[in-house]
Amino acid sequence: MIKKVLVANRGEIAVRIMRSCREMGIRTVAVFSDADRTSLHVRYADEAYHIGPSPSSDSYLSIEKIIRVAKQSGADSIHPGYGFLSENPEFVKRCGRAGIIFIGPTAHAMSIMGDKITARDTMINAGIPVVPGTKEAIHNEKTALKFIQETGFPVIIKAAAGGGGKGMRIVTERSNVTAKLRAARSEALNAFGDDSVYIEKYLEFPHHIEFQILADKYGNVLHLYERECSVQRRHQKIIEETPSPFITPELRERMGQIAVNAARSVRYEGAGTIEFLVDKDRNYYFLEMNTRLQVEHPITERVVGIDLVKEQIKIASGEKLTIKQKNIRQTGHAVECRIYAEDPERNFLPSPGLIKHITNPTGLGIRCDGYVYEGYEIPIHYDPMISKLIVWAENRNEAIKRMKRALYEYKITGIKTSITFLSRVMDIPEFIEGNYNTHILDNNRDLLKSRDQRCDILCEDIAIIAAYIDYTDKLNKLKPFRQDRSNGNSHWKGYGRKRNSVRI
Ligand code: MV4
Repeated sequence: MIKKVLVANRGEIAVRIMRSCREMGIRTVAVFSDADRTSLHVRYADEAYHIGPSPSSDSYLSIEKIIRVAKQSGADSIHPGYGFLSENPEFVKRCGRAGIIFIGPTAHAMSIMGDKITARDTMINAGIPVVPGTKEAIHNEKTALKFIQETGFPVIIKAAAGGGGKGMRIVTERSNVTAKLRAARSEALNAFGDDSVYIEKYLEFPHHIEFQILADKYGNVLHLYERECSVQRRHQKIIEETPSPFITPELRERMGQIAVNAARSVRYEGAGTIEFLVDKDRNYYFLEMNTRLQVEHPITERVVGIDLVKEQIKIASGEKLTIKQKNIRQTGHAVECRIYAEDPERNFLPSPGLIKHITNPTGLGIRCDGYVYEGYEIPIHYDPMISKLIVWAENRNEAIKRMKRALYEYKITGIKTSITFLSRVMDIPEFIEGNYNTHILDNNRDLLKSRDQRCDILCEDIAIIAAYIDYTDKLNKLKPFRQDRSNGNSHWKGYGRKRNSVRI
């Protein structure tokens, strides 16, 4: 039985995990860096321990420090959240050796999925469709050209250690093969310390669709349906929804079963995600598996009514899954918008700084998972995502309208955020129609520009000026009349033209 969880993370996800712990009567331990002394996860936890300087390499990525705090605090388990150490098999092993339960999959499953070439190979052997590609790492240009000759252009070069776009290069013609191969290799080496790359056929108009999985230690594997994650910017998802408007009921069942088989083939334990690319003809291909809780997990929670963090903890404690696949149903529609401290007007440059004012949206169907508060200073050292706005409604149309309402209510001053940009995405006709793929943001660049933002700013400014006039006016009314020593009249009288003096 798990009684005390150390959360090896920060920000919204650390708070999110602790919320489920609190409901389960489990004690929580926070760890924090210099920059996070005043962070909300530190305040929320039952105990908090300083683990070093602000850079994550010296704090949230330090296996030694985190295990030391776990032992010192008497935590019996560690939840890694997402990012940081969440997909590091070495960390899983070290927890095991220290007698601490890692809330997540085994190091074995994590290692297989961490190497994209091994993952693809494992899936092929399990009968899961993967994107046509090379079975092994490309060692020379010859093997690359041989594959290209069979498939034709375009192709995409990917890093074996990759994921998330680093070390990826699209190649459309013969003359570019050498240079792109070299570029992908050097970028991969730089980012992952491993220059292995492989090649896939490039799918031109894909949907990015992922299936949520839950698996216990006894071979029971469930899928909790899909999330449509095609609204991305530079490999960063910004909006996710479920159910996917692109997926038919038959395809949903088929892909769900495939996702279960994929998890089974690595004897997966815990919560995980199977990512697929789905082309315009609805052919689907395994892309990769994420062996962690994902940022966008709340839309699934809302639509299927299951708390994924609680399930993770129960699975890690050795409990059997009690939920049956036939009882899992999608009810209504959920959409998530990720709110970033970034300036859409300055090419999404991070905008750290002091939160002067924040009003979170509330009301029917709204969930807001964040961690910033008034007076909080967003550190420069970490991811600029400050909150996730999740809405639910009976159907997709209502959910989009509710999201627009919630974005309207969302007010943050002191820093720049992506809130107005997200509102504009909600107005893209393809989005409203539910007819979009991963190119939606590129295809609507003009619509997303600040064309009408000038008006937004003006309207907002006028409202602020009006409020300020009203405010100073009221304050003046409260002030006792100040005697002007020179003539006994209000100082207003001293100005050039004749005016009525104001006496209160
Ligand atoms: C692809 C692809 C098309 N064909 N693979 C993989 C990681 C994810 N972040 C993007 N990935 C893609 N893999 C094949 N075989 C398209 C994407 C992709 C993408 C690629 C380049 C530029 C923007 C993109 C946005 C979404 C998906």
